[in-house]
Amino acid sequence: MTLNFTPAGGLLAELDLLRVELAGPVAHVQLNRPRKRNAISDGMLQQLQTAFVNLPAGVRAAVLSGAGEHFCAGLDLTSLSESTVAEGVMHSRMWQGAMDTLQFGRFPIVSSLHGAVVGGGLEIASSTHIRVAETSTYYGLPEGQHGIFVGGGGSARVPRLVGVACMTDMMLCGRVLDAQEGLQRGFSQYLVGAGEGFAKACELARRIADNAPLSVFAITQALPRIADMSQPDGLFVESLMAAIAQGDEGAKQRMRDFVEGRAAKVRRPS
Ligand code: 1HE
Repeated sequence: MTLNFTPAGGLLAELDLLRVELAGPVAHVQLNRPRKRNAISDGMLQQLQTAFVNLPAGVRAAVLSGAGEHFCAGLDLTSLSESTVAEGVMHSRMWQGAMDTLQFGRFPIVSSLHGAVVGGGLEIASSTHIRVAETSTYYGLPEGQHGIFVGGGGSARVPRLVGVACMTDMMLCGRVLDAQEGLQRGFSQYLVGAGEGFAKACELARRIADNAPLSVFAITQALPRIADMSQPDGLFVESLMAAIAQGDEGAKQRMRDFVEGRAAKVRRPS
C-alpha cells in the first residue's frame, strides 16, 4: 500500500537528522543519516524523541524506517569517548527515556527493517510495536565485542522477544541472526521481499489507525504491563481494562455493526 505522504511542518521540519511526513492518521519517521548508516548520536536520539512527542494529535499510527542500505547501525561509536561512569549512567537513562517514548507513546509504531539492525538500532526496533523485516535484514548485538553492555532498554526488551538464551548468544558469541531466523525467533512479525517493507508497514499502520483508540491503548499500554505482573494481578487489571475498552461508545458501535451484519468476519488466511 502506498500512502500520500507530505512533509510535516513546524518543529518537525527542523529535525535535520530525520525525515518526518504525514498521510492523514499515519506518520512516517525516517532515520535520515544514511552516510553514517543511521548511527544514533545524542542529537539524533533527542530528535527521535522530539518527533514522536510532537507528531500532530490526529496521528494514530506511525511507520519508522531508515534511509539508505541499513535500518540503523546503533549508537554512534564516535560519541562513546572518554565518558565517566556517571555520564555513562545518564547516557543510558537518556536512551531508555527515548525508547519508553516510543513504546509507551500515544500510538503504535510499525518499524520497517532492512540491512543492519544492530546494537542501539535493535533496541529502537524492539521498542516499536510491530516489526516488518525485508530479506536483507540482520540482527546483531556487537556490544559484547565492543566491551560494553546494552544501555537503551535492550536487556529488558530483547529477551521478551527472543529469550535470554538467544540474547546471551548474540552478545557473548557475536551471533548474528538473518531475516529468516529473526522471524522464527520473534524479532520480526512479518518477513517480506526486498523493497517491500515500507509498503507493508504502511498497510499495517493504516489498519492500526482504524482501530478503536481505547482498544489500542489497552494493547500497547496494558498488555506489556500485564505480561510483567503475577497472573492474579494481571487478570485483575485485565478485567478493568476490558470493561473500560468495551464501555467506549466507539466499541459499542463496532459490536452493533458486527451483530447487525455490517462488520467484516474473521477469514482464514489466503
Ligand atoms: C558509524 C557506525 C556507528 C557505521 N557509529 N559511525 N554499532 C556497531 O557496532 C555497528 C558498527 N557498524 C558496522 O558494523 C557497519 O558500519 C555496518 C554493518 C552497520 C554497515 O557497514 P557498511 O559497510 O555498509 O558501512 P561502513 O563503511 O562500515 O560505514 C559507513 C560509515 O558509517 C563509516 O564512516 P566513514 O566516515 O568512514 O564513511 C562508518 O564509520 C560509519 N558508521 N556505523 C559511528 N555505529 C544505547 S547503547 C547502544 C550500544 C550500541 O549500539 S553498540 C553497537 C554500535
